Amino acid sequence: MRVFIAGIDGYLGWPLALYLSARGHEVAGADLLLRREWVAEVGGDSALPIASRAERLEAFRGTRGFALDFRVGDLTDYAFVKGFFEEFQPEAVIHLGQMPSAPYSMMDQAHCVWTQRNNVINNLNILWAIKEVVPEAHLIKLGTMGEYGTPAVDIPEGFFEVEFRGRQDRLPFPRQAGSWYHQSKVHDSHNTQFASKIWGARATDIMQGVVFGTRIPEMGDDWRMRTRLDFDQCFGTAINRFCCQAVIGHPLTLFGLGKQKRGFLPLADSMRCLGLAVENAPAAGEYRVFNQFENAYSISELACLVRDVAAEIGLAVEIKRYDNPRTEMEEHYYNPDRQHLLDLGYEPTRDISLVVKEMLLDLCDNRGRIEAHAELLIPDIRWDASRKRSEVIG
Ligand code: USQ
Repeated sequence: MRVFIAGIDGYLGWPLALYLSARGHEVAGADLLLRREWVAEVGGDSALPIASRAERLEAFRGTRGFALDFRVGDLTDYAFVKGFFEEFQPEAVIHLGQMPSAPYSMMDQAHCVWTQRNNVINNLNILWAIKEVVPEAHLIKLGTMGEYGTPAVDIPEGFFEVEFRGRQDRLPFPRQAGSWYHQSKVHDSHNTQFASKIWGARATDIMQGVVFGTRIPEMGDDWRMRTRLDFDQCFGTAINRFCCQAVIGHPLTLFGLGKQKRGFLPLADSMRCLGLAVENAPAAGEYRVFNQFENAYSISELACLVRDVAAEIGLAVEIKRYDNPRTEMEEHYYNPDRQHLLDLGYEPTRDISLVVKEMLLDLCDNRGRIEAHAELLIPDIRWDASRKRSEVIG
């Protein structure tokens, strides 16, 4: 199948290009290389060395024997998106090309507005380019489990049956996002569902949990085929940060009580799930929602997992609680469904401690890169838009 990846240079986009092309799909993609700029803007760097676009393309051609069509371009520029679709004629479009960080979007007015403008406009451009150029194509839109927030009831996959004043309907499940970034994804979900309703677009909206991991098998041994791994307060996600902290002997930074629960999944599971979505398209006009995660865990459970796995390889790790820079519930009910992907054949990774071990070993070889930016491990971006470094509270 011809698959277009928007955001092909990112943490997920690059491995997805490798994964799908190894499965025989013809892949093309676009990226403005902004993730590299955002991480530099907040003073960070990838914990793992990351190849330039040119090095990646050279490595791809060398190991696969054919070229990858990966262009630098702005998804908020409609002429660019439409022109690329006219040439490539995608049958599936996977949209990962957005600003993905909650803290970055909470920094100030400029970062909030930029995030929403970029994310909402580029999703609209992709919807319009599908409508005008390839109306049969299937859009797989990366949303986030964070769109739902943490309600005190079970979380279904997008829709639920409601009875209200004696009448019943199947309605979208409420979205109660926790950051300006997550709000941008809520807007995208509404716009994507609307496009399905009025134009008959086929769409899968992926409510993905927090991804962790350094590798997928399709990367092979060439370092240029590897993906990035961020650990700064904006672009480093919880387990990835904990593993980076563990290898340099920095305490693991639990925010608040540490009892917040989220859905998590290894990088390899994310690839498998996105592959299943691509290979099982919905009908024309169908807008479906997949909750995509391996399992739900509390943050402190995961910190303990990282500590215990680190101990197996001789690393002594402490866990500390820091005052929470975010406004979020720190203890709550959390029970989201994830049946749709299981029905399509998703087999979640059985033992995530093996993934954590692999990460720790990869990171041990790159300690110096983390130590050089260790000050970025303590957050100072607060949800109330003030700036103050978090302090240890327990
Ligand atoms: N947390 C800590 N310590 C840390 C980092 C995070 O306790 O050092 C806590 C946070 O307070 C939060 C939880 O861990 O309760 C998750 O935080 P995160 O930074 O790992 O993830 P989040 O900000 O939710 O965003 C990430 C990705 C985003 C994606 C989202 C999926 O950056 O692109 O949409 O995960 S989800 O969380 O399901 O919304």
